[in-house]
Amino acid sequence: MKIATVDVVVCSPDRNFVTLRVTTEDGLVGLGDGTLNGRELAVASYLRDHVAPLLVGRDAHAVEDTWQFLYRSGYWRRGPVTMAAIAAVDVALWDLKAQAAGMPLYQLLGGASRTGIMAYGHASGRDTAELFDSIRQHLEAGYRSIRVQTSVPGINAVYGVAAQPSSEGKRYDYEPAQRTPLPAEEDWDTRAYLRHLPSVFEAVRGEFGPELPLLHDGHHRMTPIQAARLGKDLEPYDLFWLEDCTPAENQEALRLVRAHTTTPLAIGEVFNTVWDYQTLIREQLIDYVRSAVTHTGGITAMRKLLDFAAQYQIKSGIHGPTDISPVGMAAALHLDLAIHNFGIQEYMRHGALTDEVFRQSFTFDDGYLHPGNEPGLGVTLDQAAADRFPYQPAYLPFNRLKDGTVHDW
Ligand code: CS2
Ligand code: MG
Repeated sequence: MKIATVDVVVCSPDRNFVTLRVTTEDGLVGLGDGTLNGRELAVASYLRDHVAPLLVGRDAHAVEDTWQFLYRSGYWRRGPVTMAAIAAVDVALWDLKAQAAGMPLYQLLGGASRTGIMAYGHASGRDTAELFDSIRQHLEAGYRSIRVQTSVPGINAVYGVAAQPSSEGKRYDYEPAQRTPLPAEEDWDTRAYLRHLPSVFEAVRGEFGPELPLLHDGHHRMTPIQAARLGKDLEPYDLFWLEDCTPAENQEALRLVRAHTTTPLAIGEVFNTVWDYQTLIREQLIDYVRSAVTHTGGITAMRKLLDFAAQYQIKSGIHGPTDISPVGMAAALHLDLAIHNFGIQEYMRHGALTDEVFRQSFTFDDGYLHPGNEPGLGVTLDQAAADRFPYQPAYLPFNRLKDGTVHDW
């Protein structure tokens, strides 16, 4: 199964996506996602200028060998651009292999370990009333687990809150917050946030009862001691997880957080290799691995990372915001279905324009996702539709503290 052509499609239906298309001499087409939010063209160039010429003529079946070749032969290792590019190739080759086998990809990964994939959605609101409405809308739309974000009194930016009043059917559209050529500046105050958040969860538990799994994302905004305090303060509300409480490239910091709280911790959407987790997993400092298949070297690397995590009873919580394309999402779902240590899958629905470009076979029913049973990933790309939506520069927002200091977003 020789690779005949490799091309990169950059398009912007609702938002920017980078898709790698690998075509074999027999005419099979495999797709991989290399979307890196706000840095899309860097991955596109890495793929077009440096990787595509290496792939033509290679055996598309040689997935592991191609991964090792791309990782080691470039000399420069790791990093989000490199690992997103490798992921795009890896997922496209798995797509081809599964199509050639006439099976959905999850069958090649060991077959289904469950009947459905529990998903969580993003509820948000500027105040409690708006938040409750958003939670109710998500429940009506079928979600059975909910991430909760609200505005914080005293902070102008509506952090983590949908740009348009969130309701299912309308797209949660926080990032990129604005399609502008420069990033929007927001304000931040961690003490105000720490004072406010426990009251939000108290209100939500009071309204929706003890059973509903609730999640929260801290987007790396706390110091270890602040994260320890928040974890402790949220214990009465029984969170499914507290996500990205600190910038965890300092893995040892999590020892301090862990020593103080039993709130489960999820980390890793900005990580890109197993090495970012070495201490976190070995010392059991986290409960969920948040990496995206798209940003962590694809199925090949994610499988190894999650198998490593499994030895320590750490589960998956694969990153699935709208900046992961339907191709990356499908790859996540096949892996979710196959692995034993599945935890939960993030699922933000893509907009209607994205669905015009990417035809998908995955389903969402009564809180559970399923990748479908088409051979391969089950996603195709409509080039004519993609051509209607050219790339648009778009950035994530960034934060400054009251005194003007740049803070983590
Ligand atoms: C968020 C993301 O999904 C999440 O948990 O942290 O939406 C994140 O803001 C974006 O993926 C950034 O690209
Ligand atoms: Mg997150």
